[in-house]
Amino acid sequence: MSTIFDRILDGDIPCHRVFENDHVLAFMDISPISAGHTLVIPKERKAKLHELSDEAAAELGRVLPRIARAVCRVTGTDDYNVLQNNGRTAHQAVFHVHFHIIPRPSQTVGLGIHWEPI
Ligand code: D5M
Repeated sequence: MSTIFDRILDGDIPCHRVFENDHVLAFMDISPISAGHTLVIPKERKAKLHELSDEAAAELGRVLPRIARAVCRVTGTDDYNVLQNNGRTAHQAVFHVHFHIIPRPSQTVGLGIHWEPI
């Protein structure tokens, strides 16, 4: 089944691309949980992590820390979540393997909204 990420990989719809090599593409999430929320996808078209080939998985493992370092650099925070959902009941919405890198800047909730004590 084709997904929106296939259409991004095919160049049919645009994305805000932050990293690309022969095996991996990273781009900004269209509905960011925080500024800098980045998605990292293999070019191999598989829905779930355990379906990936060893080669695709190894390449993802190799570049994820490098992309996370770049996210830290541009957002100015060293704190972040890496999230990866597999299957509908695990809240996967796009059925192409993807890792979320979600920066967690201090003192902020959501999209940079600053709460003062009440
Ligand atoms: O998360 C799927 C994520 O994919 C969700 O955070 C929105 C994001 N998304 C969906 N369409 C696009 C496009 N076109 N560009 C960028 N980001 C997109 P999941 O883990 O499957 O729940």
